[in-house]
Amino acid sequence: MGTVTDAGVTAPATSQAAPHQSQETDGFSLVIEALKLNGIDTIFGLPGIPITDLTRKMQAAGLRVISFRHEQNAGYAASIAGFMTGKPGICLTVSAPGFLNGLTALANATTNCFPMILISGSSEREVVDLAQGDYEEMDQLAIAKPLCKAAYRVLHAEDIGIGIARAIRTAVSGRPGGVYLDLPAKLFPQAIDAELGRKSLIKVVDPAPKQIPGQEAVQRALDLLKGAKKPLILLGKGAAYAQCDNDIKALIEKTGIPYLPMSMAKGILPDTHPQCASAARSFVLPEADVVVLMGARLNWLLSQGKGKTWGAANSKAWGKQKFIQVDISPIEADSNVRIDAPLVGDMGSCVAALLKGVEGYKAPTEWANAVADKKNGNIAKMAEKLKENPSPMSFHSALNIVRDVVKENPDCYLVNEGANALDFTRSIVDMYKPRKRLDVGTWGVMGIGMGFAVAAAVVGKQQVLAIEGDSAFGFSGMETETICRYNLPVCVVIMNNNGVYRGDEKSYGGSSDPSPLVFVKDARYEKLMEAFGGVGKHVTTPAELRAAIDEAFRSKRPTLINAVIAEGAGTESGRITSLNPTAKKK
Ligand code: ADP
Ligand code: TZD
Ligand code: MG
Repeated sequence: MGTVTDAGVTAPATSQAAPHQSQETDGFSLVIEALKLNGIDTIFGLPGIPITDLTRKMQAAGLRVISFRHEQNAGYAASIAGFMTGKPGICLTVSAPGFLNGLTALANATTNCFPMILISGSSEREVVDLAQGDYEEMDQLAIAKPLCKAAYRVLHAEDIGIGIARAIRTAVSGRPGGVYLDLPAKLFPQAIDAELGRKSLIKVVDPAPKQIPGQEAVQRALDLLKGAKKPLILLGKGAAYAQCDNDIKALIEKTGIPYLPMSMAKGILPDTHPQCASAARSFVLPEADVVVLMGARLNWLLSQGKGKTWGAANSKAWGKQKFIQVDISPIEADSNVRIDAPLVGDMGSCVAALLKGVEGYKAPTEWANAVADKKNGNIAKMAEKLKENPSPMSFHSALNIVRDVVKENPDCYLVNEGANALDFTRSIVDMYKPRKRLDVGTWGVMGIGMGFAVAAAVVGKQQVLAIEGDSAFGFSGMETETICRYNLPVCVVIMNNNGVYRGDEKSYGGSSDPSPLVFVKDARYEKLMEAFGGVGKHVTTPAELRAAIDEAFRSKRPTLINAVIAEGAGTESGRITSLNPTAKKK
């Protein structure tokens, strides 16, 4: 029909009811039409009761349904699609166990401020509520609630439009996060009048409204900044998410302020930018007098804004810095230390306001030069280390190759997880474009690897390079089948050091069991990809690694490269040994 109804909604093309003919639609169709109406084009999920037919009908209706081997990976894929696009990523699961598998990813999305909707089928309310033992019985709504921004349930077909509109608005407005949408089995076949159904659907208008910062708050921030002798801008993944890259770049370049990108903010400006202070992190954090936090929280990743990292006397003490914090959440400021100038609003609006007001301000050149000196010294030291060519490979000699590959292919996505495999990649591999580095995020969670890789390939439509610790890879390794099934341009490189952190640990207590931290020696992970028709490579030198990645990028075929790294090359917990209560501090 394609007409515009009273509600201002264009009638879905699949419902062909004429006004006076009594035609019916059902819950299945309404869910699909509501999602499509809101620009959702991809579903990450895993079929089964009661959503099997929904997945079929979604595919038939033109949605791309990416079917995974475990819901957690589908959930991670949905969450990172949300980060990449600013639209909620959708994960679809069955009830109880499938829901719980997806829930980890939903909680992780909420923690990371990624917009995502977990849609799970559920059992019969009346049976669940009386605990009468239904198939996969669980009060999913109650369980989801504390782990996401909001949880909604739809009982009647005519409420599907509202349910999906609320889920979308909640996921993307304000601080983005996870939303749970509970769809009981009985909802799907519920039939209602097609015209009524069509009118009940909502195309969400302005789902993530701009939040303009107050004039006074802007002025307060500008006054503080303009008095700074040693200013520093700290970019977080909230700044990357907001997709206002050009204004951020303009603000940084106009003011000459050195900046430090958090892991997933790398690439908003190229890491090779002259003002990038990544290689001088331990110099700029304690030295800066005014720090502008842009979409970055003062959580553990920034030592809670306290302690030695910030030049303070002890771990509880504050440094001398003053903080400007730009964030969409009005309650983020003062979470750990005093925020002298909170600037609450969406990143785009806040940066635009600052940009207008900084006219004439330039960071003192002595400061900029001091940062550059420190940085260049460290970069030279790193270059020496990267030139080494030990056998077996070290993290450095292998990642030196990855560094070159990403430099030559700046559009590729870099997925990264592990401990040493994560920390070394983050510091060695420069990023050149925004939202290309996708990693373990706020929780430092293992298991995002293959889910993120699938989403990056499907949604980002570019070559993906996943740099994985051998332990990290194990959490989602079965999705190599998914990668092969959809024939995605994903090249997985396993930094194989035979274990968690390192593979040379002896067993404890005299039994024949290996140490809890080590795996089968010289495991042939590449055969996993071969098992599903992809390409497997076993490499022991940087030259072989380079050739294997080049071939993967050229062919675009699913590829797994098992890169043999010295067993003893890593350190316990990578860079965060100090957080481990029983770790032997080296
Ligand atoms: P990182 O780990 O990179 O330091 P965090 O996840 O700690 O970043 O912080 C991201 C911050 O960005 C959160 O406090 C969140 O509220 C904020 N944020 C998310 N989206 C926006 C946006 N569009 N505008 C402003 N702030 C945002
Ligand atoms: N489980 C989950 C879900 N997340 C975690 N972060 C951990 C366990 C603990 N953990 C880390 O923090 S890193 C890591 C684990 C198990 C794996 C490190 O081993 P790796 O990397 O092989 O992936 P390296 O290169 O050997 O250090
Ligand atoms: Mg390892």
